[in-house]
Amino acid sequence: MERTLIILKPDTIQRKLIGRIIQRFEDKGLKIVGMKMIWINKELAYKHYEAHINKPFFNSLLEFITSLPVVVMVLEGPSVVEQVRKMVGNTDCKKADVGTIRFDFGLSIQNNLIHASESIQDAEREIKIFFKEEEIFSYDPNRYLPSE
Ligand code: FUP
Repeated sequence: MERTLIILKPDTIQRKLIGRIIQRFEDKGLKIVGMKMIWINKELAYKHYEAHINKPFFNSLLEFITSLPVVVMVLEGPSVVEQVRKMVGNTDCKKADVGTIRFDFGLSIQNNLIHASESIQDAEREIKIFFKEEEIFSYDPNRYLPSE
């Protein structure tokens, strides 16, 4: 089953949008198989954004992503990488399609609320950066629950 890495970035935490964004993934039917709050340090930020280290916006991005805690999640589902990228929208919130997370909640390029892996290969690399294998759960959400 395919997996993707989500980061609810510092602006999501600041604007108290964690619940509303997670709700969209649950409503879509995607399965949350890992989730935690962490504070990204410089070392983690360099690893995650290694493709951007030489870009002009990198210093600002580094300051932003390390400024407050974030929520990292692993979502699982068929074609989840592509499906979630569609739900997230264009990097620049002003160019994102109506109905995407970035359009509906954001106005900026840097402060675009959420990261979602771009490809299956990126997802595999990024999940390893943020999660140990034992922090990702295999479970059946429909299992019988014992009652009182
Ligand atoms: P995305 O895949 O849409 O998250 O975007 P990128 O991987 O291209 O960029 C990663 C992050 O760098 C973006 F989420 C925000 C930041 N960025 C800027 O601040 N300015 C830019 O011009 C491009 C990206």
